[in-house]
Amino acid sequence: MLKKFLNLGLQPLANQFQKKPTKLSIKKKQIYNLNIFFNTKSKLVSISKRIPSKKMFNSKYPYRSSMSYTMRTSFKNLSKKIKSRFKPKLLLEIGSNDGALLKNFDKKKVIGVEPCKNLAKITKKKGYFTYDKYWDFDLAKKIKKKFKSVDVIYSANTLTHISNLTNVFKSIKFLLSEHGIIIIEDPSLLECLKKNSYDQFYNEHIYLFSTLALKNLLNKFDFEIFDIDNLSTHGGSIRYYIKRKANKKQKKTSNVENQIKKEIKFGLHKFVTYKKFSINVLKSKKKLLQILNKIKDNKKKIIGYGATAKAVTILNYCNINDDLISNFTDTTPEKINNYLPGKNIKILRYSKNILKNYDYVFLGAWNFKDEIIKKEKKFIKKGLKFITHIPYPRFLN
Ligand code: JHZ
Repeated sequence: MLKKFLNLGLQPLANQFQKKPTKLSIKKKQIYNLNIFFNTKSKLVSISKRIPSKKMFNSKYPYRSSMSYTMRTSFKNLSKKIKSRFKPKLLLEIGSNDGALLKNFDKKKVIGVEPCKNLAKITKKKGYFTYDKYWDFDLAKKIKKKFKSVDVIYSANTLTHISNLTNVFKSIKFLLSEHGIIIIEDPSLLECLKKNSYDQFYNEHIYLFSTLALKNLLNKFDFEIFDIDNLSTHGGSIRYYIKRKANKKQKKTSNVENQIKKEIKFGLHKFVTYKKFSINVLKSKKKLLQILNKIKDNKKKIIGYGATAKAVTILNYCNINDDLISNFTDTTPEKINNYLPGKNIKILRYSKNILKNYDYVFLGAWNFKDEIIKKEKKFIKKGLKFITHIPYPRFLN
């Protein structure tokens, strides 16, 4: 049974940055009500409204994985691990974005799948074979015809973006070699609830996985999780190592049961836990608005750092406009000089001295806190203050 636990109000598509501040309309399907549900049987957490993939992931998709040092390093380290632990002859990445992971591999040993044509183009330009298509059974058949089978299928921050998970895993099962491995990594639901990071919910994140829910889902395809890495990326993610149940070559580690124990101890299997979370979300909104309004009353200026999809949820849920946060800054070419969806806040090109014009920074990219703080040390020394809402709204220095 699906039970609703959170309503984040009217929200736009999180990655549709606007050329001009635009009043978005429900009628034109530019904004929609964002409700979050818990499935009491499967334990899966999902959003109510499913936006067609083509509307979200098209040739203008602005998010690029290689824009941060943290993610470039994470992919580099992972590639070393995959090569030494699994020695794949052929690896397929679903949602290869701009090739941030693939570029660490031999060009002949990897295939990318990326439906956002602008991103696939970047990867192809680097010489990596990439299908600019959505991951589905037709594509799996096409790949099987050409490459026979694949021994590692990797996907980061992508499978939770696809509504039809049955089709996703059916297609993976069809293409994966007998002893093949699936590695997927996504934000952890446990970390989201612990950190009160409600901004992980937006239109692209159709699901947020817990190990409990993923285990139930994989069961249907005779897959099982045999190992887990807890990662600090994207505010706390889990990397799942998955195999066919019949594959006895890989031993199950204790990490899997330990994670499940942690999730049960926290109460991820019970609806009441999600209701408590929704109360904390409301408290977080009130406190953040209090902080921002006080700064406004003192006639000081705030800039948002990182025009993230997550920030779009916060701005629209808390109704924050440019009277509270004057601008955002970001390094992504596709976002610069645009406005955050649903709001009149302009995104300025990042430059080394941009922060000198502001008194406070709101961390839109709070998941890169350490990287950003390190980079902006000199401004902190001069008195610039950082604000985050994780795990509750507060000043960092
Ligand atoms: P970041 C996106 O979410 C969307 P977002 C997507 N749905 C998803 O799941 C995750 O990614 C993985 C900028 N930045 O990674 C770059 C700077 O300007 O938190 C990015 O625009 N300077 C696919 O958007 C943004 O911040 C910096 O120094 O929430 C970070 O976006 C750094 C470190 C980042 O993902």
